[in-house]
Amino acid sequence: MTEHAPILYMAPQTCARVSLTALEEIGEPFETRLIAFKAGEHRRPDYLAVNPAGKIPALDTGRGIVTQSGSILLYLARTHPDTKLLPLTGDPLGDAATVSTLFRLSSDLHPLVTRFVLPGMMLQSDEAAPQIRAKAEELLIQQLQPIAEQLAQQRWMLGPDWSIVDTYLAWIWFRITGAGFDAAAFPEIAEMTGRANDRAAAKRALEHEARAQQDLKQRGLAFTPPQVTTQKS
Ligand SMILES: N[C@@H](CCC(=O)N[C@@H](CS)C(=O)NCC(=O)O)C(=O)O
Repeated sequence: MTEHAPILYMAPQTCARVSLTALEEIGEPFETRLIAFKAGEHRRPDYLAVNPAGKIPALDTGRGIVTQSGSILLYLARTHPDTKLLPLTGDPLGDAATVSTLFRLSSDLHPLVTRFVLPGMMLQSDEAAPQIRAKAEELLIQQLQPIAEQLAQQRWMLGPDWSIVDTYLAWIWFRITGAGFDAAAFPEIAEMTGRANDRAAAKRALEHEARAQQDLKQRGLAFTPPQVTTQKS
């Protein structure tokens, strides 16, 4: 296979932001391909050939395709150790703990984001959407509590230094607070994710997204999640 600069398949405001930020942190040339969900581009044969799951992000590394945010971030961290995306040392137990935090975000928290922000995606009809959202909110609080407690003791999720898991949490925080999650409930997370978003690479990733969003808008393909309120019993 011909080697080329990495190509990230992405869409603005999605979890692809974390991989996009990782590429910006690395600072080497890369390209992006914008996938318009509203046009169903993620279900088209040419994209399913990249990622049969029909989800973004996917990273065409030039030597093969990597899917799943956790795998993309691990791949980028291992191929660019100097960037310190993750504090991997080669110690199996220490590295397992680092990867565990990454999976906690991608496997435990991320699915709750979808249920909180887009509960209608889980259903044939919108009737149960408020209950799904309320349950997701309860589980989000349960998951975020120990992270907030840890952040009261240390500057970043993995200790004194920033890592890409902080940016992952910043995306989760952006999505849920943007959909009505009470930001005041976890000031430590609000403060840390604010610092993660202030990094130069994070700002470049947001600028990149803004250009992609503008492109979608001009084509009438910008995605706006439906508004659902949480049912309080
Ligand atoms: N476990 C996957 C989840 C990816 C995912 O759900 N991506 C969303 C965007 S945030 C997507 O492509 N959704 C389109 C769909 O599910 O149809 C990962 O971590 O990469």
